[in-house]
Amino acid sequence: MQNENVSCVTVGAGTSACSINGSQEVRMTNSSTGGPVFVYVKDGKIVRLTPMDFDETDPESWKIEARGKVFTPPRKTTIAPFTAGQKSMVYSDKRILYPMKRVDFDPNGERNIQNRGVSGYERISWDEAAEIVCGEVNRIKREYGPSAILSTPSSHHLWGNVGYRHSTYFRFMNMMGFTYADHNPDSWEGWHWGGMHMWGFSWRLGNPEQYDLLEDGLKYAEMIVFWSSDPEVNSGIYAAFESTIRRKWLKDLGVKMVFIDPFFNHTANWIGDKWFSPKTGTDHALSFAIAYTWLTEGSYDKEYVATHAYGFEEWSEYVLGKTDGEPKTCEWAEKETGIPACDIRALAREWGKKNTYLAAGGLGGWGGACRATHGIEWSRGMIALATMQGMGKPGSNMWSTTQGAPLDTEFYFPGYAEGGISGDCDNSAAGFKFAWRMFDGKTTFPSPSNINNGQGQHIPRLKIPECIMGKEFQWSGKGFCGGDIPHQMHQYQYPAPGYSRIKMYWKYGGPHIGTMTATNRYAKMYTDSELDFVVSQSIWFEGEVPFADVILPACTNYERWDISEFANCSGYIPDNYTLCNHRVISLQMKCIEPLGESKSDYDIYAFFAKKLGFEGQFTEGKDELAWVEQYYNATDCPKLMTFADFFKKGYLVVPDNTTRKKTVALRWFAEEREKDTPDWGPRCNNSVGYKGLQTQTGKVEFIATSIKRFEEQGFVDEYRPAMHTYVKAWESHHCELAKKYPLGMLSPHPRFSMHTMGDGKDSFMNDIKDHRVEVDGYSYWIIRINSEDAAARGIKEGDLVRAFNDRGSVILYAQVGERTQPGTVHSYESCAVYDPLGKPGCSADRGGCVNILTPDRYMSKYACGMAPNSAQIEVEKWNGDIYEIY
Ligand SMILES: Nc1nc2c(c(=O)[nH]1)N[C@H]1C(S)=C(S)[C@@H](COP(=O)(O)OP(=O)(O)OC[C@H]3O[C@@H](n4cnc5c(=O)[nH]c(N)nc54)[C@H](O)[C@@H]3O)O[C@H]1N2
Ligand SMILES: Nc1nc2c(c(=O)[nH]1)N[C@H]1C(S)=C(S)[C@@H](COP(=O)(O)OP(=O)(O)OC[C@H]3O[C@@H](n4cnc5c(=O)[nH]c(N)nc54)[C@H](O)[C@@H]3O)O[C@H]1N2
Ligand SMILES: [Mo]
Repeated sequence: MQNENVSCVTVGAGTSACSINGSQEVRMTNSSTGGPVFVYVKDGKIVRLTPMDFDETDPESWKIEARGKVFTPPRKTTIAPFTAGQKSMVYSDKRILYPMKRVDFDPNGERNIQNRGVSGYERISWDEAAEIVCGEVNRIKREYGPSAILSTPSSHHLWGNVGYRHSTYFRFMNMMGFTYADHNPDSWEGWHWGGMHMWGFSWRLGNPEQYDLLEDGLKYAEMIVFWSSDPEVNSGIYAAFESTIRRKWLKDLGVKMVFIDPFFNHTANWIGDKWFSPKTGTDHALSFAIAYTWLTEGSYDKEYVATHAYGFEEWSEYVLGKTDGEPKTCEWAEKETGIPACDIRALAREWGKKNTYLAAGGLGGWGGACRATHGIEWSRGMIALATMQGMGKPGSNMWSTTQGAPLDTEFYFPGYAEGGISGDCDNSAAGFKFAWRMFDGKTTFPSPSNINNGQGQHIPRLKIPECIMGKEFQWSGKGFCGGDIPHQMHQYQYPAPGYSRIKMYWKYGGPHIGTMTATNRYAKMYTDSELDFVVSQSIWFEGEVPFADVILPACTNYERWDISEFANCSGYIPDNYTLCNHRVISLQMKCIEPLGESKSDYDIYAFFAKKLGFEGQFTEGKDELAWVEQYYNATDCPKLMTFADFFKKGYLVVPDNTTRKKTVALRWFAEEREKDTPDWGPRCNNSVGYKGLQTQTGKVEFIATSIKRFEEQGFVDEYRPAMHTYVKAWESHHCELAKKYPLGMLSPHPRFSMHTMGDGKDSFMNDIKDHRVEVDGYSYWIIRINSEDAAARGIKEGDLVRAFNDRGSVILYAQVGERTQPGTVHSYESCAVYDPLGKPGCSADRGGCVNILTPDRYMSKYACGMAPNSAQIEVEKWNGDIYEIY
């Protein structure tokens, strides 16, 4: 849509917006996890959302010249499917419109804890809600101390840097005092626990930098190997379809596209030239066989390896079978992976000859394979292959086509992970830069160190059920920590010495049954008699929300003020706005009034802060819009536009910086120069200074010095040896469990929703036949099964089936076909609907939470990550039973 007929007017209380053809419809701006949007509002209702198209006043876009062509991006933004469907989410019939109380919960009498998840709700007023919640907070603090209050938000959040979980949420929680459930590094797992020990990048949790790789790729790429990578679905993260045009350019240039994925994924479907489908849990056998072929045929970069790798010779002996008697040949890998040896050899040979980019995962890093039982060795295998081909040289790098656009990295606008109004330098990246720009010295940062709270105790999110159910335990490792490489090796215990057990849970959102592991645990924990009180602060009635005693209705970002940049999260993915084709900063306007009696999370917290006695400290007398203005002025934006102009226009496009020096990722490493990219990381804490990687030797460590030292201290870990080794996955076709449960289930991220956000709630996504399918009026989640496996079980397309193992049962809709091979089934994770047919946590779920079937075992003994992409299951036609197990 063009803008000619749009004129800007002022509506309501200072709200700036543009009206269309003089009608009552106004065009406002907002943003989402899948792109910034124009929001058309009429009579106080959202009429539609569209991507943003730029006008002649917006700055020119960048140009790249390569192979005799000029490439420049379209002058508009793209949006993800879940953004296109957001209107249906705002007006969903599952919106929580009023504070609610469980009917049989009485804080001064019978609590009926055993009925959580079963009993219904009654409407209460905000004052009644405050009386109950503040009464419990104060009682629990008095009896046990603040550490008895557990809270955690989720990985994702409706967009906006002020109202975000790193911002408003931590500001409040740090002031109240609580025990935080640390997130495992869910997106990174194998890279965090394995990759980081091989090449550092701790400030990226083990993922590589991606600067200026688009230009390098357009100039030099001959082949791209997408390994556990489906960028048409995952968009790196938050970047909608911004990189689609780049893959089109590359395809048109004749670049060969190879896919390694047990699932015939959507990007492969569009541009794939060749698809390899390994059995689940065996990718690292394939990477070892490729390395074996290169070693025996001499088709790797020997000089590079000699100067850039540590432990390579000893590792080569292992690959060749000289130390363990098992040469990692293509024939050996065929037995492990099911891929014919001749195909593996052909891939290795072509890769050895051509300029090849390894798209390991969808971001340049990540990939479902890193969230599997072989995730640690898969990630290390990817780094090994990239190293053997001289990564950093022109035409050779680890790059997923998603990041690396030539945007202005000198212009400062923080991502959501930089803390917003929390100033929390422990739980966000506020300490990097933003806190110092945001706060003027008159304010005390509300960071944990200067507030009396329970931050000294934190527990792992993956063990919330065990903590709530009162178990004492110890664990090793911390996710989302990247101070240095050994940072992740810390040892912990629950309860932490001197701290309290959990008595109350203040949940923010409710997705865990659809997203964590062996998730019947998350349903069962709510009926534990030790858990005195549960409050859920949520937008929708979904997932685990119906287990709460009190529900507080939050509103969406279309009902409050905020500010943000397209895709920019920052923190552990510095400068990730290079996923996009333009840097777009949006004012997120309050487009409509909060529905019902819902409030923004900020207003909910301000209300409770008042009742708990710290309103002044929490709000500093500001509302959200005042914080947005302060935020704006702490960035580089005022150099381009005053806040008043920004307020009128609603968005800002950062101009192309034509004087910026191009600094290709890892080129400095390949050329043994000092690091010159704008990457954040500690550049020099090894023996070779700015010229080396962060590892102790400054090189890619095929034998990790950090793990070796840990081993010497007594922490010997079968599934994370110091040397990158072929360790058989603990849940795969090899293991005992596979005799009983022969199908390996993949559960990658859903194509049409952003995790649980967008699923269920009678949303637009529910109408997409590849997301859910309706049978007899009920919308079922889908499992994809090979036709041979289906025939052997008497299953036909459209049958309702029971997927099960010892962890539970899930009722699903069967899609039969050839997108997986026999032995592998596929079902997306992150279902938002939990609908147990009998007792919660003990019976089959009809909503589709396949994470019920995933293992809760940690990736390895000392690495407390999740491996949900590995789950051995069985599938049979559903006979209508509820399958209750206790
Ligand atoms: N099987 C399997 N499981 C996986 C993975 C996998 O590959 N396979 N991947 C893992 C990964 S990488 C991730 S990131 C996790 C994601 O797992 P989660 O973080 O558990 O899932 P989300 O859907 O992001 O949860 C967001 C929640 O926050 C709520 N919320 C959003 N915005 C707001 C707001 O403004 N206010 C309030 N009050 N609430 C809000 C939403 O309603 C929702 O309940 O899943 C992991 N689980
Ligand atoms: N539409 C949409 N986009 C998203 C998200 C979403 O929920 N929905 N989530 C965002 C988040 S939080 C993250 S972390 C990123 C994640 O981005 P990625 O980690 O790259 O995405 P995944 O979907 O987990 O996996 C990508 C591909 O890996 C394949 N795969 C899974 N296991 C294996 C394996 O063992 N071996 C091989 N070779 N392939 C495997 C899957 O079939 C899938 O096609 O995506 C982001 N983008
Ligand atoms: Mo993630």
